[in-house]
Amino acid sequence: MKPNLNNVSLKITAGLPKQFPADRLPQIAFSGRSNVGKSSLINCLLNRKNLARVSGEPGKTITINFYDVDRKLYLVDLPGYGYAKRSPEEKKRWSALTDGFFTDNRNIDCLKLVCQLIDATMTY
Ligand SMILES: Nc1nc2c(ncn2[C@@H]2O[C@H](COP(=O)(O)OP(=O)(O)OP(=O)(O)O)[C@@H](O)[C@H]2O)c(=O)[nH]1
Ligand SMILES: [Mg+2]
Repeated sequence: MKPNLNNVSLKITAGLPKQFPADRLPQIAFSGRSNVGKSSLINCLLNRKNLARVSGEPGKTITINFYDVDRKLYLVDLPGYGYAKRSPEEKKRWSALTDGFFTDNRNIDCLKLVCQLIDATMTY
């Protein structure tokens, strides 16, 4: 059944794996370099302007944010990686947090899809 997009909320901003939601709704996660547009895409999908915080400065999303979509599923905004202007210590912490999402997550079987965003205009 189609989710009600008027019933969407930020469930939790998790800084540690133990803060990931305990309930077993299916999850769709968004991954990609800092600034690629993960949070913007989540806003677009949920028809909101600023539910997921967007910034022109890379490294805005520093926690794993779970958006509850009408108690039917979670959209999961992962921290970006790459050129974020943050200290090596902070980058290490984000990396450990993202690793934890995949390796220290009792509900990993609820993760149904990971969308890897790529900026096609970027030069590497
Ligand atoms: N031109 C263009 N800009 C976009 C698009 N999507 C997002 N942006 C812009 O790109 C910047 C970064 O967007 P975010 O959604 O914050 O990116 P993010 O991947 O969540 O970044 P982190 O939280 O740092 O990992 C913002 O200035 C957005 O307005 C797009 O499709 N086209
Ligand atoms: Mg973001």
